[in-house]
Amino acid sequence: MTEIISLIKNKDPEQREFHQAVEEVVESVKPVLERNPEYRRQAVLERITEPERVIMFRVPWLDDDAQVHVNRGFRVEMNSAIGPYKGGLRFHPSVNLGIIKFLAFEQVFKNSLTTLAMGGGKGGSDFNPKGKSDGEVMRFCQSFMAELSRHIGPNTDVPAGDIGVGAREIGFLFGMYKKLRNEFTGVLTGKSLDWGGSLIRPEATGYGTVYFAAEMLATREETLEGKTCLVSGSGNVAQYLTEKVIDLGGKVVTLSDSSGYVFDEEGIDRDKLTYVQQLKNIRRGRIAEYVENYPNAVYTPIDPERDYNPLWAHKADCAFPCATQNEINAKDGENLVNNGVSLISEGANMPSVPAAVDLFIDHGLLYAPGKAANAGGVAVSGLEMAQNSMRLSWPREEVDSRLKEIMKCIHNTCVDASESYGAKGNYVAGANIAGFVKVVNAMLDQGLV
Ligand code: NDP
Ligand code: 2IT
Repeated sequence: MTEIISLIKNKDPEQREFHQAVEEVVESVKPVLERNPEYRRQAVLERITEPERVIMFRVPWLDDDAQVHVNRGFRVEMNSAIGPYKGGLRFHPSVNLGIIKFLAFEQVFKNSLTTLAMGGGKGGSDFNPKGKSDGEVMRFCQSFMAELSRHIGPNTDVPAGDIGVGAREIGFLFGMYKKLRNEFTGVLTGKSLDWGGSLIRPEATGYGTVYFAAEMLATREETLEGKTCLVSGSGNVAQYLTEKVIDLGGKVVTLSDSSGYVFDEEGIDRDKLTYVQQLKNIRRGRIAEYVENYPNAVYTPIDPERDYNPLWAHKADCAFPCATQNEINAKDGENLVNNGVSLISEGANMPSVPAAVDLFIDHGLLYAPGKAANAGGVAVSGLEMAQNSMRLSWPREEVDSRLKEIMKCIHNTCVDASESYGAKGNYVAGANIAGFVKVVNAMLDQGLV
């Protein structure tokens, strides 16, 4: 099985994040392949690690001074064995093919766990929306969609948001798709409520990550009530995750962005969260401003000289990384373990480096990998697609209760899969095995495609 790792490394030596994501899955599914020699004969690992299709394209756009800029656009259509490609778009200067491939690969297993019929894909661009005017963002989105529209469709590939892509960008992208194709269809999820969006979609990733945490705590007859929580990020996922933690009686003491983090020992309550939402979603400001309004809180800027993130070194019960991949390094992992954190539920995709993951598992923490814990976002995207097909919309309570049910089901699926392969309590093994088996069986049913 080490051959597959050498193979993908030799093919694409620079795609580090993709190698990391594949290595984790391959390690987890070793016992599955040993039990099912047919999987080896059918070269399932070789097939599942090769995208069905990769689209890379030029995105030219004009800034407000009529200067021409050129960015690179991506869509990786990874696997369609169980449904149309589904997954978000990320606009961030760090985006490259390796990052989009890792995200698309993770998405395949995540979507498989949701119980809904969705294959896996991911896309995006190295465009940096920070500091751009609405007009610049709109022109970029229009140019991006001018090409992407040729490759997507409500039964083919259905993108959504991710880092740097929220309601504003989805609106601009949808408008251009509709203009080019002359059809009003559920080709994107995360749409606004008035034109085909689903209630609870904005909240779903954050809420779902907390519902998953509550399920894990329930196995130890605990709840979130009174628990101190560390949260990173301050975007879509972090905001609604904070709201749900508050709802369930927990206390969130940190939020961050790529410049630094705030520590508010008194806890971020509803009013403070509303302030953060205004700051981040409307004024598009920096989290540093939080302490101007709440002077008892402390802001610590990122120090590139430091080899750990002090956010993860506070005493707490639970940690919810909601920013980006590999934001928890080995030292951060040690700090979390040493400071009493007993639960980690990942809102972000692959936020913990492998050494940190090993540490969490070895110390018996309740540790939920992103592909299980944050699957609520794409699950409600699946519910948005269902509502769009029926041309109706479900009430808030209905979507929320379906989300809760799906998160419970993912939790139990992970527990069962880990137990049946002798890895009880290991949610990484459980998520990878359960996600993998369903997709691979579908691929085999459909012949050599
Ligand atoms: P947003 O763009 O709304 O927010 C991203 C947040 O993370 C911002 O606070 C941002 O800070 C911070 N961040 C981004 N990149 C970095 C970086 N390189 N270093 C430090 N901080 C960083 O994105 P989302 O909240 O939607 O996404 C957050 C995470 O959740 C991502 O990993 C995403 O893949 C994952 N996710 C999102 C889902 C969704 O439905 N939106 C679903 C499932 C997972 P700054 O503003 O300074 O860039
Ligand atoms: O990582 C993810 O699951 C997302 N960014 C959401 C994908 C989606 O299609 O809703």
